[in-house]
Amino acid sequence: MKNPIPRLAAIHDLSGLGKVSLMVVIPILSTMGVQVTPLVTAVLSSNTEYADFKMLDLTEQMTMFFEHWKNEGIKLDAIYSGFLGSDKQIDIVKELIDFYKHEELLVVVDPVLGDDGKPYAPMSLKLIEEMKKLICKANLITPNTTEVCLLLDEPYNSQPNIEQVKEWALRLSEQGPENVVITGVHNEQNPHLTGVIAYTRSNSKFWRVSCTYIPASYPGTGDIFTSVVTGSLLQGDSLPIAIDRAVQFTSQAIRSTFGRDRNIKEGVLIEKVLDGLKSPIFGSNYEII
Ligand code: PXL
Repeated sequence: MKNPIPRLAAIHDLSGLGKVSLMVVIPILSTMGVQVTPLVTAVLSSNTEYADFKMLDLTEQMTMFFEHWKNEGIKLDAIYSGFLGSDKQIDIVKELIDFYKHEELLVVVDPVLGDDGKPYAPMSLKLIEEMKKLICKANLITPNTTEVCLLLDEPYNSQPNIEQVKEWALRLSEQGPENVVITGVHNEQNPHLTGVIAYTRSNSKFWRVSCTYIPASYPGTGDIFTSVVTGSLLQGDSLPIAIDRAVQFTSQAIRSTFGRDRNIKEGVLIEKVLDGLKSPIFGSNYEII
């Protein structure tokens, strides 16, 4: 029998302080009418931006939990992975995808590897190599420009031109994902804008959604963005509408936080804007490029 509400397995960590991963994935997707079934990769006292964070790794337990799901015979409509701590965890995600694979399964991989041209501290070369394999199994990936360069073995370029970004999206899509969404792309014509560029292979179209650049880099905004894209696709929206909603929501969340005297590490105040996800998009401004 079909799930009465789409069911999504969310493979992310649970971090106490600083809103990232499951602390944004669950509220966003629940608000958008998706039931989240978490497969927790690790429990942390805070996100890794805080010095001296404490962490309990759950790699061993993940296999046991997945075995339990198999025995319960649950059906999944989507699988969504984010920040993964080791190549072993990537193997478990690949197994989960293979086990639950069906025609309509939506597989979203946010290949969290780095930012600002550098891999995050815990990312080993082996993990980057394994991530290259995991993205082949996804329908949708959402790398930032640093992650694109790591996945394609390209030198990092903080200001790639639009033709370069389109070529990257095409090359990534050739490896498997039907939809590639590249985030944090600067705008050549207007330095006050930033945005995302997306490619859908089925109709060979490129899309761009722009928003005002705000000079603050909050942890968790990538998780917020990909969660909204995923929820929107599960509601039946097209990719350009899904990325438009996600850019608007993430931008609203950043704006509601930016004006306050708050520690950046804490992430954004999504509770202030969450209700906005209950209504359909107001004005849409995606472009075909
Ligand atoms: O994807 C963001 C993220 C997820 N999980 C942990 C993090 C961060 C970003 O800082 O530290 C543990």
